[in-house]
Amino acid sequence: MKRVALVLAPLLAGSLLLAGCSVKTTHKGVVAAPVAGGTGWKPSNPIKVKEGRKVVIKVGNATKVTHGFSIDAFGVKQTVDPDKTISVKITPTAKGTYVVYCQLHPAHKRTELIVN
Ligand SMILES: [Cu+2]
Repeated sequence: MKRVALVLAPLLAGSLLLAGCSVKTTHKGVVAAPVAGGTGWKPSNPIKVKEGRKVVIKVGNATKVTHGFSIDAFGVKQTVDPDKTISVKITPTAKGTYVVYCQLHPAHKRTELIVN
């Protein structure tokens, strides 16, 4: 029994170290879709992420035209074609509330990215 513990101890220590080193990534998703009064993001509630943590936002498009996906503070300005999904990667380094909008259609309903 004692021998087993001696063998397992270094293994456990190693896996704890690995867990401590891994960078956590937050996964979020939004889709450009018809909403009341036109086109906007679904879900419409703000995208909430943690400061300093990697974020991957999957941006879909359930409409018939290309839409934009912009977050000025993080240099994000992309487009997503109908029925496609793009991945937007950011690591927000400042707390705050940032506007998420379609740069192709300024009238489209905006959403927000909240970093805390
Ligand atoms: Cu649009």
